[in-house]
Amino acid sequence: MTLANLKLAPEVATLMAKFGVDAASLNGGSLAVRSPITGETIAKVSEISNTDATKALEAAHQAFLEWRLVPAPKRGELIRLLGEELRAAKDDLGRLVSLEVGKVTSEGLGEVQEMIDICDFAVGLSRQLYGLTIATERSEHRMMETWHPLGVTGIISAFNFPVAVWSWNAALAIVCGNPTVWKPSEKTPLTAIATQAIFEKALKRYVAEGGSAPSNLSTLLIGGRDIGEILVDHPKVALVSATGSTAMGRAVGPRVAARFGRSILELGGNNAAIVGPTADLDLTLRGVAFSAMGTAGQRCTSLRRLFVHESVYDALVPSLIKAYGSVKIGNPLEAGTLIGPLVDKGAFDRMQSALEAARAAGGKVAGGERVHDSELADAYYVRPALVEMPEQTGPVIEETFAPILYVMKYKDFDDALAMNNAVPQGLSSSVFTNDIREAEAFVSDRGSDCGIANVNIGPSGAEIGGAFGGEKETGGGRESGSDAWKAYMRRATNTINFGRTLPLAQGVKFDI
Ligand code: UN1
Repeated sequence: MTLANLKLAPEVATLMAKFGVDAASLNGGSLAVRSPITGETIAKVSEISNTDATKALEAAHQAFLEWRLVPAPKRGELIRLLGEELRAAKDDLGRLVSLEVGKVTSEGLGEVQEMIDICDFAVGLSRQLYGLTIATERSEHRMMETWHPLGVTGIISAFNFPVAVWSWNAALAIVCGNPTVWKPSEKTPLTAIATQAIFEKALKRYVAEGGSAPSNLSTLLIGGRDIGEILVDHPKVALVSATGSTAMGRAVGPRVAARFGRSILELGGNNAAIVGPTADLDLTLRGVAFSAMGTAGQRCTSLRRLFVHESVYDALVPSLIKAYGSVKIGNPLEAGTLIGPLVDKGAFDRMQSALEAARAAGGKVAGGERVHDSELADAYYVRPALVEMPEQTGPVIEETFAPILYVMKYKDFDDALAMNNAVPQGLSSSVFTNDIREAEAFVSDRGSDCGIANVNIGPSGAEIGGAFGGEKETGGGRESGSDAWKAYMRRATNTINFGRTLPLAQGVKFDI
């Protein structure tokens, strides 16, 4: 079927019904949901009022007072069931991600797989919230560290990973003893509503198994910026985990800090890769193609800057340009499509202004033009753009959330490394090389300054086992694997005296 004849609203309604969402709740609301695939309106959902949002946050705090008392491995059982429900719903939810965001099928499914993976991780974690036993200088004393539930966790997520980001936060927050309140992107409420329905299903099973859980353990707030602000400012939201632009983080971070709340900020990336003289060029070509063009360049981790050693520039860049020219762009639901649409007109306009700025700065642009516009006036498909730049300047040092890859030539590895680090963002990075010195230098103290530094794979497509996040304007937060869970708990240091005397630390005397 051609894109022009595609009508997605009926399929969306069928899918939502499968999740148990009442068809009536998808019509007549104030928030119109648009599919980037065709530009058509696929639903109109209602938004929560400011008063109800505040009430929901207070109810979530009441839920916290109960949920923190449930032993962590039991909390893990709920997340185990959530993982099972997600497995059962994978095809439908993955499809809905594709319909609402425009991701190609395998990436829509991949996003749900990422949710399943973090559930598995969190289940294991629920028996491993370890604290240390610490040597004390005082006799007949013991010192230890204990980890306790923190409080309501607010989650603000972006359109591009509309459900995975919720799950990284929610799976951890819930095993750590915290209810969650989620404000998804205004562009993607349907996948959020479906995810909430899946969670409710898991919760029902958990309760049927005899598990105890408060209501309001997971709350969804559909709404705009004002709802986000209520979440950010509420004193009972102990942690705000916010994913989005650096501009959003600049607004959220200080407001949370002003009330001494905690935040995890997952903001912009301007990720680079260095291609050294010894790189395996076939592998590099594939790695670069996926991370620069995949998801139509709309990942935080998308590759945006490429530094190619002068000795391999002519062997790599023309083949890359060829791949850019031939990659299949179009209906993301169709097998073989690698590039779906940009999310909306705003994204398209920002891409075009970046390309204009690049041309003005001496860039040579291949691709970047709109395609399928004769069939669809309101959907924005573009050929990914590869821009050969004389130097790292102008739009290269900004994040444009679109498939633009700026390519630059270098002579000296240390210069390339310096350029990798010479942008305000610090999310992800990679080096393609078979030279152990370059590889090790890249991941060393003097290497990439990003939260993610890879060797012989692109900067995008991280697994959930590692801590995910970045430095500088990326915000410094870490989510997902490793010990990211610690941000969702409060640490207490406990000193216990089991003797009959009261020795003071540091030899202090205080005899009364
Ligand atoms: C994002 O782009 O917001 O590493 C998250 C990746 C994915 C997550 C990206 N696992 O590309």
